[in-house]
Amino acid sequence: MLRPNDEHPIAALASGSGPGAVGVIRLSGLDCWDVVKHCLGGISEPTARRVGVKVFLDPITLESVDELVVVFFKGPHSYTGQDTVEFFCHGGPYIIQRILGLLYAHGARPAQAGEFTKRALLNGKLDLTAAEGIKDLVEAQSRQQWLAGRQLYTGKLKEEIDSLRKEVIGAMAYLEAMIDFPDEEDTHHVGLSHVRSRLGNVSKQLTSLVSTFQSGQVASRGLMVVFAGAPNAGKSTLLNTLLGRQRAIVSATPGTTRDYIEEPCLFDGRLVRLVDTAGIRETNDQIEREGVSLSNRLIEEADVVILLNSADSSSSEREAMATLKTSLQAKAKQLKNISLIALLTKSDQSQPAWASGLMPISCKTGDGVGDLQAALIKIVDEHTGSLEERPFLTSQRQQSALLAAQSAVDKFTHQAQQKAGPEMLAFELLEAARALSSVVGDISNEDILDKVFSEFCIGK
Ligand SMILES: Nc1nc2c(ncn2[C@@H]2O[C@H](COP(=O)(O)OP(=O)(O)OP(=O)(O)O)[C@@H](O)[C@H]2O)c(=O)[nH]1
Ligand SMILES: [Mg+2]
Repeated sequence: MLRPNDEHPIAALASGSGPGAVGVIRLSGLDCWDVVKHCLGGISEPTARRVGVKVFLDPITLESVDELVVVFFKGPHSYTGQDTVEFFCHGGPYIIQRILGLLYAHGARPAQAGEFTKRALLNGKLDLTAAEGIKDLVEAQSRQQWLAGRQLYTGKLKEEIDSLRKEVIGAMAYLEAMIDFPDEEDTHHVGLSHVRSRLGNVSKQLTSLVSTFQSGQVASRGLMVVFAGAPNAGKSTLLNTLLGRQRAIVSATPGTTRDYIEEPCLFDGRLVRLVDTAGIRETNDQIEREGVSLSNRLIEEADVVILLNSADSSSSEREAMATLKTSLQAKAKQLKNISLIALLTKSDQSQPAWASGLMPISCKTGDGVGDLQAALIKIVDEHTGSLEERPFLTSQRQQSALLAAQSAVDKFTHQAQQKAGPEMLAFELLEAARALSSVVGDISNEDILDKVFSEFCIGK
């Protein structure tokens, strides 16, 4: 399964960039000690997993670059499964660049994003869900992200997928027997109904797992909160107020924001992604029209839509917001759980009668800002509160594979009701088993691997 250059030694900084007390440099690949030994005075491969303090030299000028800690891991007992050396040097950017430059000059090449973890996967050290978990753990800013990463990394989701796959494969074995011994009809009848009921359970478990997707995404990427409102409703001002800094341009001219602006922030430890959009209105301006259609797309992807009605809004603007609210309520029933928060912005100007039932907020005085934050925190907790106890989905990739598995199981049930032959039934189950396998690691699919690992940082 390894491609030819997958064993070539690669090196990168594994710790964060920028000055730090300690920098961690990782080198991994076939015979990687040969790359480093020139820089450590020619010493031979040390005992694995034993910490040594060494001087790192430029082998040509013999200049000492740093005194550092070195640990050697003999493959397969390493993160990647290949021979690996880790250096703990002083964390100054110059030292790190010098050390990496010398490693590259002596046979290593720079690692690509996620390449160490990709090697770990290809060497069977982890499955694809655990690799995704490592990404979440590395990026975790909130407890919810950490929970998402941990349940993937510790194999909670994998266990669930494996047990579903086992059920499907058990049913396939039974159908194979039906194909091989077609004469035992009585036994077949009883057996098939047993298989159908077991697959009914598989279908229920798949439905339950698929239903965790939105909440899992809220945990792993944060709550996506999109602002929607007429031009000048105060969307960009609200973004700046919630972020506590001037991020978006604010002006009294309607139509100021044309593109969308997405910014992550933490509210009491919960990760929220705030998205400011172009004000929604009919317009002949081509660029603004693009912005409005982008706003509508973002609203569809949101977990929460904040509908802004400003105290100085016109009745037609309020009508447009009311129509949007009704259509989102209908969508929320059918598609996903979109929460809606309707605000009266610029409440310092006036609190008109039509605004009863809206949450008043003024970015000028700060009134109501805390209430809005509390409402968003509550929504995050409603999504993620139950995730501690159960496995859940965190990526679109997992979701698509499970939907494919579910569709195959549903087809099996339908075909079985239609009294289809065992070959046909076995085909649907094979599709379901394949889709389930792809969640934990279809390592023959280069596109999927590239997609997963392109989202990693270099050094992981
Ligand atoms: N009095 C008062 N004025 C506000 C408040 N919030 C925003 N404004 C003013 O309303 C005007 C429009 O604000 P923006 O935040 O740019 O509005 P927007 O919804 O982003 O507008 P577009 O980008 O054009 O869609 C500016 O002059 C703001 O200073 C508020 O709470 N109180
Ligand atoms: Mg704006």
